[in-house]
Amino acid sequence: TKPTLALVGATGAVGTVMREIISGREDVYGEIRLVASARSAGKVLQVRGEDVVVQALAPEVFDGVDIAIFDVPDEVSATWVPIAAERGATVIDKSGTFRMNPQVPLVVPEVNPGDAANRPLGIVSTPNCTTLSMMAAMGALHEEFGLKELVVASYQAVSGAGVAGSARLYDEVEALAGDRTVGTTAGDVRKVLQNKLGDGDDTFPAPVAFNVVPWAGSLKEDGWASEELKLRNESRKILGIPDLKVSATCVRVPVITTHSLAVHATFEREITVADAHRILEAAPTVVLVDDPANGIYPMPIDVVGTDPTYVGRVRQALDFPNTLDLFVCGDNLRKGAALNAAEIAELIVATEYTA
Ligand code: 2RA
Repeated sequence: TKPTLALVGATGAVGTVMREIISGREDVYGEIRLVASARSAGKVLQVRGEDVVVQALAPEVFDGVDIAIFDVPDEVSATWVPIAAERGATVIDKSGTFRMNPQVPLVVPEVNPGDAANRPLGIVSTPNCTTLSMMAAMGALHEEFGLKELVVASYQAVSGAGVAGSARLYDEVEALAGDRTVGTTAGDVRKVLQNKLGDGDDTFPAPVAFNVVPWAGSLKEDGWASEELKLRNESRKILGIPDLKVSATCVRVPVITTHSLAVHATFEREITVADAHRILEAAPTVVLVDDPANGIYPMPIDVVGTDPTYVGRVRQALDFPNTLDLFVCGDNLRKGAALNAAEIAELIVATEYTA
């Protein structure tokens, strides 16, 4: 019989994309249960063309579930993932709660698929969307040339902060539209938004429209943002390079969906642009878009809604040996979240369940 799947966090930004992805696949699962907070219980949502009533998160919803995919806040995962695992479900968790736990594999199917089988707690973690946006590409380059150092600047979309993040940017753009003087004086954007939208909103630490905000996540030691540390720790774990040197600056930009990263990557061995092109072209889930003479490079407006990791602007660093500079884009709700979780689930089903 086909495995039973539970989607926990079915109503969120990622949950919505997850239902879409699962609906477009071959029938991998038997029953699919949709689970969310008590507030959303009773809602009717579509999956695989059928109406499914959302159930409230409770221990019993996991009875008989083979695979549970969680996309909920860290503290909700901390409480409920162990309950689901205890009831026998293999859990694929998108939160940050278990990612660095040595007993929990952190999996990107293109890079370290074998790790998914070794899960003593019954939990597999899926990385943060910022890390995921570059992993398929960096994993492929690392395999042949040995990665040593990564310096990364991110350009993160507002939907990384969920439905509320997208809503905030749409509201801000609407409030600012039509005034062709706004954005010309320090503080004028803040003033217009305060007047029109009030000042109760704390989705982002500053306006994102007409702006870039050099901050994503929460404050950690020595001024680092949580997103920057995740990028460092998770890249090391996924690539299996515990001493990989990583330095990141994470920035929020006025893009609805698709994270971009400027990556400065140093390798053990000499690597040319032609080498990188060959490897990236051969990588099944990477698309090379690198023809700047014709204005062809990866951009969120072209990438959003698609599955691959897009790479372009590949250059040999002029002053750094064995180093490439490149630009990467990936849909943060698809490969960055829902798609990677769905792929981990499918990997487990393919290797451990027989129809
Ligand atoms: C963000 N990476 O973009 C986060 C979401 N987990 O806000």
